[in-house]
Amino acid sequence: MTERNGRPDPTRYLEISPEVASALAEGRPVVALESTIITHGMPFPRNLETARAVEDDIRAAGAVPATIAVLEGRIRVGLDEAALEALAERAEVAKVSRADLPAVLNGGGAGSTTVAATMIAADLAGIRVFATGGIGGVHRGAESSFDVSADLQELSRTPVAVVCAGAKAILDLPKTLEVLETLGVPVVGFGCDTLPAFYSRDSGLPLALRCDAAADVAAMMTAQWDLGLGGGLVVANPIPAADEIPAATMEEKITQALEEAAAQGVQGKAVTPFLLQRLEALTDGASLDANVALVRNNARLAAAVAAAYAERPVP
Ligand code: PSU
Ligand code: MN
Repeated sequence: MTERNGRPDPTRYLEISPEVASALAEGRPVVALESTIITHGMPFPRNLETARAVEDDIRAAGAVPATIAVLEGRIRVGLDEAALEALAERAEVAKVSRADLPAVLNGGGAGSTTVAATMIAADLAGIRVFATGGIGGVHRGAESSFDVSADLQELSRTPVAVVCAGAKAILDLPKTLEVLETLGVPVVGFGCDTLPAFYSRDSGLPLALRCDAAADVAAMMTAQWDLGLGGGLVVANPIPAADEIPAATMEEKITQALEEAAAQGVQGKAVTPFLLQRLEALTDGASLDANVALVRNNARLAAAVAAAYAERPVP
């Protein structure tokens, strides 16, 4: 282990872009973005267009975007246009979660980071706000498969606020909320009292915590970390009403996609990407349009939260 002052030293694995580094050094707002959504969540070229649009949304809201991925054996925080393109076009990029990070860094290859791995990288870089579409969670049938995303554990240990549209209904949402509660992860509804269900605004599952302004979210982050509680937060932001797909419409397609996954024996890391692709086909692309809209909506809120957090009162 390379240590500095008796602490692990990640610097040789980490490459922060000059733009992100100067924003962080000056205390300006920065928003982290994941890359699995680019490589495994959306098809080319929509993935690249969306990745660019999300970065533009964050800039327009006065923050600096930091898309995170593993390239040539380093965790890159802040990708230039060429790196973004290479990632979006490449068919074979490893999906990298916490357990995969050391291997992919040593292997020298490319990897896209999940919510868990993006949180780790953001934390190493000192970025406290992260925008994505949906977090991973407890899969349906987890009582027999034990398939629970590593994202949930990560939320309990790594201090980053994750702005998302809840979790997808491909998951078991009640069990996902129960696990987050067990792990002590605050799940804050942004302008809502129930967990958003990704494509639809309301899962019907009540949330105990609510914020109606970005400054309130920033104040909650500050209190959580000032208290030494550590860990992350889920900021659950419903999809805009105009872009919503009714839950009943999605449920039928989800049931079909899940049956196909079971019939084809899809397991482990492949499950989430498989279901996303099948849903896109089964809804004639409507699920993809909704996905793009909600990610951009989350990026705008994350930029506002990052701005408010950058201006938090210093004791
Ligand atoms: N949910 C989505 N789109 C995604 C993902 C989740 O709506 O692209 C990705 C995220 O990167 C998330 C990962 O961290 O899938 C979870 O995968 P798993 O269930 O294998 O942990
Ligand atoms: Mn899994």
